[in-house]
Amino acid sequence: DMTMLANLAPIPELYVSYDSAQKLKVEAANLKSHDLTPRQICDLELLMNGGFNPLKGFLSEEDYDNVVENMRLADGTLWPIPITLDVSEEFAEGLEIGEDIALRDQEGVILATMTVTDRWTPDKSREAEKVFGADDVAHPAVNYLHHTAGKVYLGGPVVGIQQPIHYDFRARRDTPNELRAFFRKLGWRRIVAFQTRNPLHRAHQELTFRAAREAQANLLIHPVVGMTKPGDVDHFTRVRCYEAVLDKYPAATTTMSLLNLAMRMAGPREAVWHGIIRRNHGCTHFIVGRDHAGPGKNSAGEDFYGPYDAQDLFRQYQDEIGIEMVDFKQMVYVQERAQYEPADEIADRENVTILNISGTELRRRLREGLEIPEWFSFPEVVEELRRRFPPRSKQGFTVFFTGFSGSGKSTIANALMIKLMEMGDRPVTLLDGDIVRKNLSSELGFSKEHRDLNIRRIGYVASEITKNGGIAICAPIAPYAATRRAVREEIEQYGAFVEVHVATSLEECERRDRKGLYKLAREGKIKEFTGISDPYDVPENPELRVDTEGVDVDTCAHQVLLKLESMGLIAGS
Ligand code: PPS
Repeated sequence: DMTMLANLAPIPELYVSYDSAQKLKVEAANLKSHDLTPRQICDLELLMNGGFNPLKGFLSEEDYDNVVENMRLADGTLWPIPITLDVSEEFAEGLEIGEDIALRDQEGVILATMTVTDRWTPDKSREAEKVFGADDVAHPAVNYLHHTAGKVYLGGPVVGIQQPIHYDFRARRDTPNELRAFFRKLGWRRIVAFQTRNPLHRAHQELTFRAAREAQANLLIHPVVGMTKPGDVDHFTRVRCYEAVLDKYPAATTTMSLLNLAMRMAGPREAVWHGIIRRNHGCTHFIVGRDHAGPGKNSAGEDFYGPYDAQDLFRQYQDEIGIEMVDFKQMVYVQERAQYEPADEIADRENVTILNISGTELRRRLREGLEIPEWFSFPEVVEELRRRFPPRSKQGFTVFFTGFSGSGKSTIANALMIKLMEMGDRPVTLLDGDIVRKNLSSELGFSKEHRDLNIRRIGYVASEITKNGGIAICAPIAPYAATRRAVREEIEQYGAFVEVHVATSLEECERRDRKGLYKLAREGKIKEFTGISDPYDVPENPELRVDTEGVDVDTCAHQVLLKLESMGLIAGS
């Protein structure tokens, strides 16, 4: 259909003029303010710049009910996703209907004002069922709805004062009207948009090439850099990957722009939403592939939506959306023909080899430092991903010794540090109990509260070291299992946590009494002494348990090294 041409006239924004904004900003300082969440900042940006046109603010209760039930605003306009301002009960209670509030970013900058016309307590389970298909917290947006979003929704029109501030990739961000102006300037009248939240590999490039050819259109690569599915590759890494891939496209027909959208992973409804957003950005065509905006598996281990449900729903509404769908089946690599083909169009299927690498398999190969073939991705992309996800033997990690006073933790930790420094491949920091109590926790004693504070400080420092690729060796008593678990969770976001229980018995520690403290504890001269007058939770599942009785320090440290090697944390010699 060659009649589909973009109308590139500017679309309405919610911003007031620069002069009015300066004035409004001063006045807004006297209003009650709501500190926007990261997701609300994304939503507000697209409300204000026309990305969510025709919305004029956060949904009223009537609009919300209609969107949830019928995918439409109260006036009948197609709108699939509730854009709501969720707040706490306390904040909502203090407001009058008709009152203006200031909407601030997380640093306190006033971005907009909103007149509160509506306030209600939504039925979140109904929202989950209708919008996301199931009230199941395995769905990231349902989980957000129940566990992150406030209890009360506010609705009302928004007056935009300024755009949210971005410090990264500024030259790559465009409002809908900036993109429209760019297309006008270049004389582009047919534009196909490609939405993505993943790094681009060869299959995506082939898909976008084909889409542009089929639609006889220019190509806009329009990746989401707002919020995507938890666990996705961070947008910094992805944008560097996109920039590398952009060189492989003809510059005269392809451009890239970053979209600060907070995705909901709502599959079919989300695809319709994405279409509306791209129409607002001046595009005429939109690519919908397999499992568009899919949230993964539900709590029964099944897919929330069928792989082509999004295409079906989009097809049903595409005239109303005002953008044409370019649908694709999954692209797979046909080895004999050395090219990508849609999975449903493979000729001579019985006699060819079909290759594919899943996201899970890709992550495994990165983790283990295994080959990623050229047919799958571009060397520049693989290099970026390898830099971001080095194999375990190049990642940071933490070795966390725990045990009684005098069990030998410090001595073994020291020996381990020296051995790791001899190897020299990563920087090492020793956070020994006494060192920490001198430098980080000098004001703390040995109550449960103080011990927990002490361990959490150690955990925080170790997590920073781990995040930045170093080795942290900790050697406190750390008597409480719950606190050790919390530290483990904090560190495991960034690298391995290796718990080593130095299992020297209390009798042996007391017999050695290297600092003379056990004697004083027995005499009651030291209170709350671990093992004597204070508890110690024996670790149930440490990565390693070492017994120091009858074993020398060097051997103990060597056992730890062997453990690290077997976990892939240090390269075998
Ligand atoms: S904790 O519980 O993890 O915060 O303890 P930690 O920071 O490792 O500090 C333990 C060292 O402090 C000395 N000390 C005591 N230990 C236990 N209980 C009491 N009441 C106490 N008072 C002083 C003791 O020498 C510990 O040193 P290590 O190196 O473990 O022998």
